[in-house]
Amino acid sequence: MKKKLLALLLTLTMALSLAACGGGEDAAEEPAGDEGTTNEEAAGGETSGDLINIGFAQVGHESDWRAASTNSAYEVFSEENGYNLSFSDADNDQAVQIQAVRTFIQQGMDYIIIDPITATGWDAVLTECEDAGIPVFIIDRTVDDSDKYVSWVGSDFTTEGKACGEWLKAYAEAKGITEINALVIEGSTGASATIGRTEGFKEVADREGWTILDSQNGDFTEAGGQEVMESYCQSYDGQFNVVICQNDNEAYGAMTAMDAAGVTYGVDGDVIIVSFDSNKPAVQHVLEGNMNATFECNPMAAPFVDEVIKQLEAGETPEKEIYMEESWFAAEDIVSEITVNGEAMPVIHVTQEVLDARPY
Ligand code: GYE
Repeated sequence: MKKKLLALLLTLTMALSLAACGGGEDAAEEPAGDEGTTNEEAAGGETSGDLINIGFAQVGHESDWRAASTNSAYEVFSEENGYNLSFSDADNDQAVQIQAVRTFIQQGMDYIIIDPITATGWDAVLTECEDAGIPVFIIDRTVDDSDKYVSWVGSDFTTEGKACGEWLKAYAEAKGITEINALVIEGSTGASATIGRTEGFKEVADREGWTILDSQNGDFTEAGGQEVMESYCQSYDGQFNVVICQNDNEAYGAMTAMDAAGVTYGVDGDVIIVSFDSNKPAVQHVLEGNMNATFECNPMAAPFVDEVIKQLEAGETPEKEIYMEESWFAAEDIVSEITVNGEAMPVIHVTQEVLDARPY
């Protein structure tokens, strides 16, 4: 409970500070170097020795969620807060991301943050970090082949997938829809977010006897979502009544493709469309009834890492796994609660007030 409260407070704090600064750092690589001269000047003559040098190996810039994650890191790991941040954008290429971590090791970072593009392939470079005595934090996606890190902060993607399935079951029942023929637009292959959301939804689909007509990689991008949906509209013309997009941006692309194919969707349409992330533009689509629901994934891991660093510096032992709080949002006030993992969870009916309160 204490952790949940902390999560909520941190989310609110970040929401306020992001709203105040308007977000918007460019996601381009900005290596600070071990001397950090540029940042020293920017910090008004402080030496980098006074600051905590932290390297962040980010996935890329594929989605709105990713932009919110990057902005959050810039906001939290600012010089004002005592940090000298080196940021690397791997553009969804794991080899580039591993190389960025090696560069951080050479630069003698105090800490390294990794948001792992794929779940495997990490043990060697994490061992190098350990040998160099640099504590590593994993955020968002998980590393499944190594435990050589201090803490992981992120979301339970399988629970997100199950929540989507349980909501769909309750919604279909309420609407008298007896048959589900679903198309899934997956996120990037090998990412734990993709694996968890796919498995969680499939568990409910299998239990309920639904048909998943197809499940293809849209790479978490709008263009990817559009491309996959264009091909689905051709191959499964008239056969599907549900589209599950594993992130918001894919849903935007999927709606463009359905518009072009003359397929109607959303509250008044023939096809139920849902997404994961719940960025503000997606919640706006839900408010307008273009999308039926969106399942939140919280991109604000940076404040938790800051907290973990403070614990480490105070000689405390942080928790190995820190889960963030999330909510589920729907267009119609039909399903108000679902049970996931034996826990009753509210489904938030989106109103203008709910949209206005969204932090990112
Ligand atoms: O859902 C998607 C992003 O890893 C949870 O990556 C993250 C996912 C997020 O590109 O929008």
